[in-house]
Amino acid sequence: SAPTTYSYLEVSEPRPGVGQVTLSRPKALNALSTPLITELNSVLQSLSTSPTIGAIILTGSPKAFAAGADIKEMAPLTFSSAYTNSFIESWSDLTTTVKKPILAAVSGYALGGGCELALMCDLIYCTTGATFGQPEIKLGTVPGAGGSQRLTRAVGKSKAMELILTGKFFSGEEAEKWGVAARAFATHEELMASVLDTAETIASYSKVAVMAAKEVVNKSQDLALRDGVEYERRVFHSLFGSEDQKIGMKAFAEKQKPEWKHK
Ligand code: CO8
Repeated sequence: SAPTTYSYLEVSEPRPGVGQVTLSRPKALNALSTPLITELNSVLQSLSTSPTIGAIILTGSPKAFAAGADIKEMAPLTFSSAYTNSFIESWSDLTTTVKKPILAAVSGYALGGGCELALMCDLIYCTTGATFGQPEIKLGTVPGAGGSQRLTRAVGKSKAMELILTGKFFSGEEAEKWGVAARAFATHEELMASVLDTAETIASYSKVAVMAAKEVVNKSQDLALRDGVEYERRVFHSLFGSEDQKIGMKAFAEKQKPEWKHK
């Protein structure tokens, strides 16, 4: 199909099976406007259904992952218009419609909606100098795209309260220490090299297993432990019905490299 061009995104396939989406609205530090989110949802949908893509990287520039929802767009909104038009609801489509792993690579600012967008991804890698925060309190409002829920699950209630009630920023180094980010790197270049390696590794596995793994881990955020363990066991049992489970275990027994049917 003809390549699609975007106004606020760059899209590439930097490694086999890896789709990279780079937020590119440099004049506004990648502030997340409705047109940007519409493009993001559209490209994530097409990467998610692409037969050749196994993992997705979402990143920004060295200066900003995203400095928040677009404050200038939000300033004039009324309760009635926000409520009746379900403002922001589509921003979390990526958590419900994208079944392949999304890795956030965060350098620079990840504030407000930018921090929430990173938290919606399946894992975060960042630079130690990245700047995270939920500063909505300073604008007279509260996080609106899941920040109060996902940050609290990541760092615990007391620290989340402190961050959300003060609006204080935290560094990439702290994000790693507190478990918000899986890893932090000294430079943007090291960050990108590492996130590409991880995404390529994920994309080299069976898609069936990868998508099931994402699904069961994410269930841990929604379900009580007993229900989650039961859910996991059901999915595990169901994978005995997949070709790739047979291929993977046979290859192990024969000391061969598995050739996945659904890669
Ligand atoms: N919205 C709109 N424009 C922005 C935003 C934003 N969030 N952030 C930066 N910009 C614009 C600035 O207005 C400026 O534009 P201009 O040149 O036309 O004046 C340009 O980007 C560059 O910014 P600065 O000159 O301010 O750059 P500095 O390096 O001096 O400062 C900061 C960088 C500290 C990041 C600063 O820009 C800042 O504080 N930005 C706002 C951060 C913030 O409060 N974010 C939270 C927004 S509220 C929110 O996200 C609610 C979430 C609701 C749900 C979202 C769903 C995903």
